[in-house]
Amino acid sequence: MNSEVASLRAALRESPAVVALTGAGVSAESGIPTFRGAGGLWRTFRPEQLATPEAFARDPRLVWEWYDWRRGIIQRAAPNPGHRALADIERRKGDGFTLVTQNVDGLHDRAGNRRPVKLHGDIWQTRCIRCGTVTLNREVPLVLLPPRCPCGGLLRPGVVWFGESLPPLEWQRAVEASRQADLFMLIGTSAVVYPAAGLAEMAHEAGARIAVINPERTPLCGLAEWTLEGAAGEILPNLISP
Ligand code: BV8
Ligand code: ZN
Repeated sequence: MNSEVASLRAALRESPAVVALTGAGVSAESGIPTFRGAGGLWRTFRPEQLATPEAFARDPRLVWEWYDWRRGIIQRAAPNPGHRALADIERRKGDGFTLVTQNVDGLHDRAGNRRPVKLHGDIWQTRCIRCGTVTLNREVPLVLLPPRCPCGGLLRPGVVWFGESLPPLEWQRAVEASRQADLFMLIGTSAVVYPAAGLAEMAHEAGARIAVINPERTPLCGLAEWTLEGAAGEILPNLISP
């Protein structure tokens, strides 16, 4: 693996335009369970059950119990060496680096990344389903489940559920960066959720070199020039040239 790490480290240093797409795996070493891997969140719940507008309409309290539980875990979590390495890469490459994340935990912000592209929203935001007001809410645990807006409307988590479209401006930023990328790294994602995973295919079609960092194989490994099998928190710090 060392020569592969050295080769990817050189490509990362030399590529003018780099995109990293992260998933739940980069937060695993911070103690936040992933969705689909071993011990994943979905073990006890299925996506269709909870991360959908229908589930929320049917049982807003159950959906909020799940998000309240996750918010508690996230609040106690800290960025790990993988998050910090991605912030370091951004400091070194500036506009030549775009961090795109599927994660809603905010750990990239806390590690120092300045403008992560958040494709699936932010678990610390709420949105009123009646008046649309978006509020930052860091209450852990939530006193009232489900929480209510001053207008009396139900608040929902400020995240993107299955069947919902992604925030247009964030999606546009991600597409533009992916189409111009010389190097596209898939880090800690099972690459099964679209349209996020499609960014790697878009980048590849536009000529980008692909790297995958994941202890497990993913459906997009076939596109990869580098497949580093291991934990992001261990591999990413080695990609930074001294
Ligand atoms: C859309 C909410 C259309 C926030 C999430 C049937 C019905 C409805 C929709 C669909 C359907 N079939 C397909 C679809 C499309 C659907 C989809 O892709 N479904 C999949 C499951 C087949 N997509 C959508 O619905 C999207 N919207 O298509 O809209 C549309 C278009 C136009 C107009 C209107 C509508 C919306 C997708 C967003 C869904 N929301 N979450 C939240 O609660 O968090 S998705 C959920 O999965 C999370 O956001 C998560 O980020 C995302 C992806 O998962 P990963 O991040 O990859 O995490 P996972 O656990 O899967 O994998 C972790 C990986 O890490 C593993 O590979 C593991 O090996 C690795 N790992 C573990 N430890 C480490 C590690 N790696 C590195 N280091 C370690 N230490
Ligand atoms: Zn309201």
